[in-house]
Amino acid sequence: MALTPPVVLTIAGFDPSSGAGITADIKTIAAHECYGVACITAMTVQSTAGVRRVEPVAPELISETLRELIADLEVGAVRIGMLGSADAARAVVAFLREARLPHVVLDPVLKSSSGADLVDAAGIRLMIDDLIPLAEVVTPNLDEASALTGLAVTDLHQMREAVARLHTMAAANVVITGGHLDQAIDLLSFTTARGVEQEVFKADRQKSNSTHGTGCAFATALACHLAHGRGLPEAVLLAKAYVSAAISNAHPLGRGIGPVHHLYRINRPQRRQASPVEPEAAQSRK
Ligand code: PXL
Repeated sequence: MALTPPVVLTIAGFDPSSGAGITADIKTIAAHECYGVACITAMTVQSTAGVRRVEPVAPELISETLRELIADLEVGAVRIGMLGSADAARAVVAFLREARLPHVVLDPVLKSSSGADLVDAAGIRLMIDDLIPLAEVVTPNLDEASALTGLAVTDLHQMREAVARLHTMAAANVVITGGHLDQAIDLLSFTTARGVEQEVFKADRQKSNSTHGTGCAFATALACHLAHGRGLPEAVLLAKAYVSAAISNAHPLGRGIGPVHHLYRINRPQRRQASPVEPEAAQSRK
């Protein structure tokens, strides 16, 4: 029988168009052969055309959901995405302090690509003061890195300054995703026994209208690779490759910014394996 898959927990908002948020994350987690469980922090009314409304979920519901899940399942990694409110952020901080789960990936979601606020100012403060120190890795994009550090972050040099600042803010490991730059550059800065090391990942920028949910897909794929036991540099490389392929295999959906294709691997022809119960059939293909 196949091995039991690692359980990956996503704590994020609900995007009914499934490009971002919880339902997108469950697809990403399935694509990485993990088992996805979820805690919704906020409802949104949105489509590919943009976010119309954000409604926070009651913090007690968040706390109870998280406690129920970890009382039952061994969680191998966590992705934290949209929090929606300071109350939700507080509930997640209290939970993480109590549960001490492995491989916590903090995707510090602040705004949607259409510019809507996905967390309030007090929630951002809690993210900085309490969530960053609890995370194994923080994955801001350029705008989020700028908002968290107060620095301009528009090129590789400024990305290096921002990661240095984030380390002083108690971030153990940071990936700044620079997909909006002319050349898509991600900067990983990680703490080793030898001190802080950095790795730059470069790729050609893809021209695509199907980029809704790239941040969620990256952070969640990263959590899955960590849950599978991969080291951080390899996990970043693989998560970046997954997002690139999910963009290039996307279908044009909706009137606005379309979703990436989280499950693009499903359409790939499966490699057929010789079956132990059908030896003749396996023979006859030779
Ligand atoms: O991409 C950030 C994001 C995360 N989570 C939810 C969202 C969005 C952007 O719209 O709706 C639920």
